[in-house]
Amino acid sequence: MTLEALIFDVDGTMADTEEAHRVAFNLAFQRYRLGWNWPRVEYRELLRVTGGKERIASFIGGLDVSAADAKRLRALIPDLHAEKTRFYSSFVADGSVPLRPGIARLLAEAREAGCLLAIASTTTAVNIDALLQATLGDDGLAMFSVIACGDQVRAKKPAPDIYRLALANLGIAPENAVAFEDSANGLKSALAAGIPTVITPTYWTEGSDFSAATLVLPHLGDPAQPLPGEPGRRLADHPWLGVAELSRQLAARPARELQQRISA
Ligand code: XBP
Ligand code: MG
Repeated sequence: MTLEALIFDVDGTMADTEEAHRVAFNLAFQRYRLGWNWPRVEYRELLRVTGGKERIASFIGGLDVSAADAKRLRALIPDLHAEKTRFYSSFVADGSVPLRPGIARLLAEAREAGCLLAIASTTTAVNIDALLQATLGDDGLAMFSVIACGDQVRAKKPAPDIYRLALANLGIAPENAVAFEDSANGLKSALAAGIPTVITPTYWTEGSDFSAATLVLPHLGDPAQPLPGEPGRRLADHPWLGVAELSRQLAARPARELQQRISA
């Protein structure tokens, strides 16, 4: 195994974005006078469905309304989601959603080590552009060789399609890549594409079964935000995950073991 590419999920992994998404959904619902509101606890459940449009459709499916009203509400989804995206991308563009600990550091280390960088996300390109610009500046987008996202694939996570698209555009084999994810849907998607995965959960995704991940950490850590209890528990070198240690951890759990876990 030669580590050739690091593929990052966005929401929950690169940045803890779901509160901003939740507020944006609720503002769009108000704008359309729908009388809907997604509180945190309900939104955490709704996040089992990936994709904002699919999430709204799933919510409508659970409403006690006539078939005609459900059809009318479903017809609103594209415009409603576009409004939500306008709210969300404006929150992110003003820098209110920072990168999680260790993301900027690992991106720089990986580039230094000659690895390719990619994104595989369910959210829209507009949202990704806004986040990368606000957090990584003008060359934020350019540092990624591939950005696979949103409606570029029909089947969203946990389907493997978005990771397969990223691998195809990178031109590398899954066993020479590593995925960074925060959720069970994301882990299933990356593993189904044959990619070993590091998981850094958030409030929105913690408590899921991450046993098939190569490594589970609270976050990636930084000198300024060292991981508690590290090195020594899961990491050998530093209280943060660096490229050298990542390569060693990946080499220690070859893809065949991963395949066994997937087929189990
Ligand atoms: C997480 C998602 C997205 C966001 C909302 O994506 O499932 O749907 O919750 O963004 P990721 P949209 O794969 O990056 O974790 O409304 O743009 O879908
Ligand atoms: Mg995610």
